[in-house]
Amino acid sequence: MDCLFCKIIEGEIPSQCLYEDDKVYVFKDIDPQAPVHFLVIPKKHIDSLDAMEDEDSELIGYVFKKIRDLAREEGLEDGYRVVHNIGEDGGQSVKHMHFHVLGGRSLQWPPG
Ligand code: DGP
Repeated sequence: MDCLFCKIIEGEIPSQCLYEDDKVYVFKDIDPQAPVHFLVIPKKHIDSLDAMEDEDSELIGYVFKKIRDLAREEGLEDGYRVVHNIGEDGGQSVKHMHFHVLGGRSLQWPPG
């Protein structure tokens, strides 16, 4: 499968890794939109939440637990935003499930 984020997980494409275990990979976004902007991805290739199977529920719960842990470690105690873009209208450019974690400044709402 020709997937950019699978290649990042495999180390074929370099990234600034913040955390890794057997289930998730966490790395800095190449085009940060906030002082803190990292991506949390499951190592299992799933296109997006729209493509998840029932059996992925536990894995995705684990991903969210890691988002909480990493946000604390990155000093986002004043708050942060988790974004998951899905499909063309959702603005998804990489078809491997990823959760943006953004913080370190006051974020505006609504997004564009
Ligand atoms: P989205 O538009 O939601 O699919 O977000 C994809 C994000 O992935 C976008 O914010 C930029 C980031 N990105 C794309 N290519 C690379 C890369 O090669 N390395 C890193 N670290 N991030 C990337």
